[in-house]
Amino acid sequence: MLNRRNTCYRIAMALFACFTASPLVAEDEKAAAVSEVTSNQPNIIFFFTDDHGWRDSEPYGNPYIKTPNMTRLAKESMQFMHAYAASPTCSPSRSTVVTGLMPHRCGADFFGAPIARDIKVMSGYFNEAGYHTVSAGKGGYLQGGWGLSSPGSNRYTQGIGDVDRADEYIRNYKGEKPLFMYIGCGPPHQPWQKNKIYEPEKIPVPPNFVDTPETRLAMADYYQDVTVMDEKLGKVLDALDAREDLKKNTLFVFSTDQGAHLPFGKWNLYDTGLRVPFMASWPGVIEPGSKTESMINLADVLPTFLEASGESIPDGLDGRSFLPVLKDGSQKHRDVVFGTHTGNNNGPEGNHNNNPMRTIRTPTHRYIFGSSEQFVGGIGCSFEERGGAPRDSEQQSLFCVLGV
Ligand SMILES: [Ca+2]
Repeated sequence: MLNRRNTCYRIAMALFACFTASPLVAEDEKAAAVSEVTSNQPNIIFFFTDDHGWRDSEPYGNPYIKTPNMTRLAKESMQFMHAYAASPTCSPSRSTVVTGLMPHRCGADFFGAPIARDIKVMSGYFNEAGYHTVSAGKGGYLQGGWGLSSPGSNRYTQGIGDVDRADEYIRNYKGEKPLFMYIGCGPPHQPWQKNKIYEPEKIPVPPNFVDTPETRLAMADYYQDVTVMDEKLGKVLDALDAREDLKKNTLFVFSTDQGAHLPFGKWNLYDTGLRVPFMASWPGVIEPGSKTESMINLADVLPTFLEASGESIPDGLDGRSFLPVLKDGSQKHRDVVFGTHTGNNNGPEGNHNNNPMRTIRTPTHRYIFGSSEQFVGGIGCSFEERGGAPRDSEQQSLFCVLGV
């Protein structure tokens, strides 16, 4: 049994061997060449929400939740049905998005760990590409922590703080440079706004949840916060509609950093934790109202933005541009996507974040390798605490070959 256990471990580690090259390092700030602005560089607006499960919106098939602005965006966008975060907690996932590097390669392997200070991030790339870079709301997880700050050439041209001022900024932007705007929307991250519009008894409880009044009350509050997020999205879309001169050359992307803080979601590598909504619009380039089954990892966002803006993609990134998919949704991108959860660098020993896991997702199945005996219990609950018999690591691994 030990040999089989070791074999499972070796297989899991081998799956991630492709990410072990040296991290990409930012050039010296003084030597960084700023490219000339070309007239065909698109504006890029990235609306990035927080803890929003892939099933929890109208365009992704939820029959009860109210997300009219996501539906509105879907009609102008390509909707990705297989988009996956690299990690199911904020900092590792967001760090991967802004670096194009998997969590263990950019320094943010653990929840709460910062990106290594010498690694270039998304804002730095677009500063060098000649963009006016702006961050609103919850910042990308940068070297400076959760806020907007980041050292040297990675610093945004401007930080406007409140996400509810993003629409005003778009309406009034008169700059000559193309606009790169990162809008970090806090909702539907906890604490959720108290439910005002939903009837808990009508909530469609997923089959893998325990259907109790408490579950429904929690989901109603979560749904409320998803609708709050949707209203903030609507304000930004209204502003962009009012600026047709900007919109006609704008790549607009909507996504989130991982699934909801609900069972099997955030902190876990099931689809509920890693699969995310992802929509992209770009007039004249992306077919409105289209869908694609192509698999993408959020590590692919940065190289896609770079290629879309005509910039070269540096060697050594884990992400790969899916620009060809944006132009033709039938194009294949990835055969598999990987995901990791390593733990928490600021929590007590044995708390609910300390369940190191790795996963590989094909178009039809997911395999999860959990190295901790707490793994099978999911969020904050060991298998023994749930009344089951203790399991060894091999059993835990096999236990989790559960499809998706
Ligand atoms: Ca998050």
